[in-house]
Amino acid sequence: MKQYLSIHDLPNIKETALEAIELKKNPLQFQELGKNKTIGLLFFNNSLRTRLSTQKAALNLGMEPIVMNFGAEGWQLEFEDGTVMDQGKSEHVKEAAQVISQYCDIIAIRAFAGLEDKAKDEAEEVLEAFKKYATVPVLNMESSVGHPLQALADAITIEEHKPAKKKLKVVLSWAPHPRALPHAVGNSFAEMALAHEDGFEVVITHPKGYELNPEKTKGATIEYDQDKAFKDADFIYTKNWSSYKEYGKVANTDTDWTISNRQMAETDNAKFMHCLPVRRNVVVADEVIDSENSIVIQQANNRTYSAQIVLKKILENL
Ligand code: AN0
Ligand code: CP
Repeated sequence: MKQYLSIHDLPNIKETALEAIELKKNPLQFQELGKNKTIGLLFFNNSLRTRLSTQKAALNLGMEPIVMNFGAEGWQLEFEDGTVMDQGKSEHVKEAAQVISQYCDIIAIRAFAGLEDKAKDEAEEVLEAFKKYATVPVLNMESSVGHPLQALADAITIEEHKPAKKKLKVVLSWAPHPRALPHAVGNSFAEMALAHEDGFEVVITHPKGYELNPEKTKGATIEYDQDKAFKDADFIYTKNWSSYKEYGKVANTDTDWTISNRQMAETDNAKFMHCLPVRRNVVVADEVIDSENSIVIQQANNRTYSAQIVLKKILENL
């Protein structure tokens, strides 16, 4: 693999998830592959899981991770071409990306949507600039529109916890949140579930006006009645996102949408999933996240194996 910018960079989602499950049994078996190789993790936003699990994955493969928090420690980068740089930005991404490429064999980037300018977010300014100017493979650790390492971890988790059934029903449910959050996790989960080789029944439920980018949800059933959407589901994947239509707005904080035993009772004993971090009793009630059906901790553990299988595929191609 040359890069991992979206879930569609994977040759096959199910096969990759199965390979990751194999790797998990003996995570140190490919230590030679990453020996004397460096991965640079560049963070323009906060993180717990991505930061630690991607480092852990690199260490498992024998690589040396180096981490930089651009928000707090780096020079402010300019991304536009031809600008007169007489304002706050100290360095152009053109130099930065080429320089970092000399120190690192792979560059991983986290750069969230700003949620103010839809066109700018959809152009993936940061990720695309690094892709353009870096001379080494680039890995997406959550960009404006996608979080493919999370989506692969989700596919691994579903593979491990699925009931024996012909066709799984997977529900992506919006839930309230006081702050405006990006669409990346919802987008990538929908893309993964819709492209999965097993052919899931994919239902997305949210209040009217919270439709995700229709290009990401083509093939899914949109159901505005949350209780109805949950009927006979095998997996409930919860996430808040701000409005896509009224870009970045928080128009609804209706706690009826908070996941509780009320909606879970409609399911076929569904597992509860969330990428974390999650606000308890806003997004999900304690009774659900603390229940036996909650697999959020196992899901977070799979972030390591998601990153490790992707890094392994990139290292094999260096
Ligand atoms: C981020 C988001 O919603 O995209 C990261 C999730 C992995 N969440 C928050 O900012 C709370
Ligand atoms: N799920 C996830 O990406 O978590 P972090 O934001 O803590 O990395």
